[in-house]
Amino acid sequence: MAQWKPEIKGASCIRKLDKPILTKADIPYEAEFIFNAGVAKLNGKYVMIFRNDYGFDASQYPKSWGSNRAISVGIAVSDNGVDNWQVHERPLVDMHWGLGWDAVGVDSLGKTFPEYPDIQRLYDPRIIPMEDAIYLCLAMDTVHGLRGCIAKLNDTLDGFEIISASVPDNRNMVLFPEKIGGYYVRLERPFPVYSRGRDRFDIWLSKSPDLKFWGESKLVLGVEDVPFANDKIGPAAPPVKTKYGWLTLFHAVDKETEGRGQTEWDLYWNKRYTAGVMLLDLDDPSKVIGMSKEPLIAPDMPYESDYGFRQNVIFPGGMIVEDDGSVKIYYGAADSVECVAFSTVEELVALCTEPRL
Ligand code: BMA
Repeated sequence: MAQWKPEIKGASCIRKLDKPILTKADIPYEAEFIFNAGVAKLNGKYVMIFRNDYGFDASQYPKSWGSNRAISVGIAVSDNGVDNWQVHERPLVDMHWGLGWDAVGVDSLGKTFPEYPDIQRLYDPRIIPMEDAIYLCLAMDTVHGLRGCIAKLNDTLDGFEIISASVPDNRNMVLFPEKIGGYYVRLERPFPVYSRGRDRFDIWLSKSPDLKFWGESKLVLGVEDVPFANDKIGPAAPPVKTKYGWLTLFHAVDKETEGRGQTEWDLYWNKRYTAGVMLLDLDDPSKVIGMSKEPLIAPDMPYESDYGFRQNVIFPGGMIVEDDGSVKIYYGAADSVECVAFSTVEELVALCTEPRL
């Protein structure tokens, strides 16, 4: 159980539900931790693609990452984006690995990855509808490093094909939902380990003519620009276009030397994940035109800060703006459950006061 209580608060314009919207109890197949989902509105319905970590080895203590042997990526649909999620009977992908983090040649549903023979896990999906297609960005762990991949969802919503994957180490990719200046654009989070020591990671942007070849990479926001992060930052939900700029969430991590979350799952966890908000220039989204100096969403509900696999984790993967300007923000909590919070475009934009540092 957590001894530590967060001393930072989220913004008052964030209205949380008093319970998660999707947990393992909703899943018709083996499931343990349901979190870090992407959500998009497609044909009037809300489609959620979520991560399911399961297959933990009960003989290992503390359990932690590495003691689970399976991840699936599942899909659920709801009429209102809040409740009554209908979870499809089969996940989109289901990957099992053995001891020692072996490569997974084929998933349990028969899908093979011939281009990626050293693949181990796919997780943390984001959904980007664009030009009559539905794209996914996923983190891809391989034997040779962590990659970010872009995939196209099947029309039948029961699988996807990988289009491209970055070189390691890079993940938390999100595509902008339209071409900008003639190029596809993505935010991403490489892991440079030599320049400033471990875990000083920033948000970058790259462009592509075809979603395969990526270049013109540029730093967007450094971890040192975020007052509530002392460790790393990364893209969260795919950016949403507003008349003020690209409304963009990111996650921000601060760390203590003493353990903070210490659960039976992970004795050494000492990080806190909050969500931040910024506005990027509509024509040149590598330019931050406004940012909130305070966290937007901080972990304060019991299922965000007191329980779960890793306590004090808020990890947004989806943001939907409704026609009336109201906003739904979807986030994984404590690496264990999926939640939603509500706000409005006007309220979120009003927080983005700090000019580019
Ligand atoms: C990050 C990713 C996320 C996870 C977070 C907190 O590095 O692995 O999937 O939610 O850590 O554990």
